[in-house]
Amino acid sequence: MKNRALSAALVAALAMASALPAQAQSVYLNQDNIAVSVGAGTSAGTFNNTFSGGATIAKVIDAPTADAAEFHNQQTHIWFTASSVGGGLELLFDFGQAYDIQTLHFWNYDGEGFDVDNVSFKFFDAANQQVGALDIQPALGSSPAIYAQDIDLAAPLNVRYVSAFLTGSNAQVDFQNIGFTAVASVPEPGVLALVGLGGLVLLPTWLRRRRGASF
Ligand SMILES: [Ca+2]
Ligand SMILES: [Ca+2]
Repeated sequence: MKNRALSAALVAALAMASALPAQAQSVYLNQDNIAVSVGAGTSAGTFNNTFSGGATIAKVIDAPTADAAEFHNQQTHIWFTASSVGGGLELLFDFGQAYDIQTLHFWNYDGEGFDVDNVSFKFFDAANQQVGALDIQPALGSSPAIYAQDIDLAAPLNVRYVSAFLTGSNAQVDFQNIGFTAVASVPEPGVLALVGLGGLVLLPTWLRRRRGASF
């Protein structure tokens, strides 16, 4: 009985270990697994025809893949004009869980007069504490089919929320889509050690109970 109980305990410990995150895989984040909204930090201005035809801000994250083509029309592009130069559009992303971001995919407009010239990112962890900030200057989009520029995003780890403030040198921003490639964050080694330790601490108690039940 003792050996059987010990085997059962080992199986339980192995099952616990296998329940921990394995080698994380890169995932593409879009409307299927993240959410986006317009932030209160958006400057005074006008959205022009951005929301015509019932379109919502979700078209920022609706590209199905990182290498999908987008075409510049009212159903797909976002166009915001701030009241003064320096003003811009704030977007708030909620990833639903913590990720380690690897790549930003940015579908910019193809003309200098309207494209996005700067994006100021702020990164927040699951507790909504800011863990980093970064500015990027996306390139002009391709034409007529607009493909994403892939930018290595040196973002901090364990990011759940991202804010992006988009500006253009002439107060206008016009773009098609934003996507991220990321891997789900794994718990810190310290947390893993505690989980393992917890298992070892509980094991003798469990074995005692098993023995008590057998006799
Ligand atoms: Ca520009
Ligand atoms: Ca889109």
